[in-house]
Amino acid sequence: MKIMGNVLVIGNSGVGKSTLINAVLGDNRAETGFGVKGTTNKLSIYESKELPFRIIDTIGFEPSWLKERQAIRAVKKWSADSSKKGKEDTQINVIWFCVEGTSSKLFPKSIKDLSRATSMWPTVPLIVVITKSYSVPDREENKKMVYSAFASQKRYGKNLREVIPVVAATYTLNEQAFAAPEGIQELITVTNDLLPEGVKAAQDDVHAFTLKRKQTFAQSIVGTTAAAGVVVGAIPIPFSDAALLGPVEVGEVNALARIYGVNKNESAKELLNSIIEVGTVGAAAKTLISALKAIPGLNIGVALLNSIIAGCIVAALGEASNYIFIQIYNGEKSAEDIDWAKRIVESRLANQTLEKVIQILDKIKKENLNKDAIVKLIVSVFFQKAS
Ligand SMILES: Nc1nc2c(ncn2[C@@H]2O[C@H](COP(=O)(O)OP(=O)(O)OP(=O)(O)O)[C@@H](O)[C@H]2O)c(=O)[nH]1
Ligand SMILES: [Mg+2]
Repeated sequence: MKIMGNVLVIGNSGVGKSTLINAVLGDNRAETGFGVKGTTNKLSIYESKELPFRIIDTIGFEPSWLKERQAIRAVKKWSADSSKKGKEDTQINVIWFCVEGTSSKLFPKSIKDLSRATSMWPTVPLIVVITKSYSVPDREENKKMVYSAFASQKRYGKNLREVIPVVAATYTLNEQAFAAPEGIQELITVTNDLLPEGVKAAQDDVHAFTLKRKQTFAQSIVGTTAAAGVVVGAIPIPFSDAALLGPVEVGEVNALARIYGVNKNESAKELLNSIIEVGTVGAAAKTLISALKAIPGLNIGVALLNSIIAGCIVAALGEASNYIFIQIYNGEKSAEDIDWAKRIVESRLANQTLEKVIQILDKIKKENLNKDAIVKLIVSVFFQKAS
């Protein structure tokens, strides 16, 4: 399927976005019904037979605070919607950030607004359009100003591909002096050339966005199940065979697998069973428990210790599973890589977990933490590097 690109036009109010869009679309301009529910009164989407991209016009960021918020929210809503399946053709592929050539400053605030509105598209190529660029001698100076304003920008420094001064409609100074339209064709050509890169960037950005959301969700599942583990661990019977934790862990691994869609076929089932097996009755878990209990001078009540160990095993298994599922989700591994997955779980539960548990115990001994705080601590320790 050939994707028709989308160009998002943003910038402060009155800089000339709509005028620019009219010039680019020419006579064949048509507002499309294409869009995302709830944004159509804030965003207008245009296309023309001659252009391989749609243009999304936004209301300006300024002057009123309310309008600004609405503009940013509309773009964000549109963007979040683009990450859904079947909405690939609504992804933003190129951004035109409009600044006015007649004003001498590019306020850092405008760049900040730009970055807030387009936070979902951190790698999409960006063109800064200097609108109302009537004064030819000022153009070079204006370009320099834009480049230097973006040079200090961590995020957009990389994305800025071109700075193009334009005059979108004839500007008349007096009977003899006027500025004729200029730069429009260049803008179209440059945008065209950036589209393939923009399509790829948008896909990557959507992937990253989706993954981040999945990770947040995964972390909360691990938190909930670690809490259940802490409760189970406090049951005053020996649980060193970790059998009691089984149901909690099975639930955890399955819930995480569902988040990443690693639960669909036979090989996925086998993978999940292997992860659970290694994580529960596996030698690693037992080794961890006896290693901990053998530490002299731990000076912590057995019930609390059991509780913490249980929470940590659940968190460690959750972190390891999360890592495994992300690799599969990213296509770097497959559900058939069972031995690899087992090794991950084993190593995570053995060496790395012991250190982390000791770190957690230290902290718990120093501060008198309640159950919720303990669970929070456990999850944060286990997820500190998994980002
Ligand atoms: N002559 C001339 N006037 C321009 C040009 N660009 C913008 N203008 C004028 O500047 C004013 C604002 O332009 P718009 O295109 O409405 O600005 P906008 O960015 O869409 O503003 P909002 O929709 O409020 O965010 C209008 O009066 C335009 O006619 C240009 O290239 N030439
Ligand atoms: Mg407008």
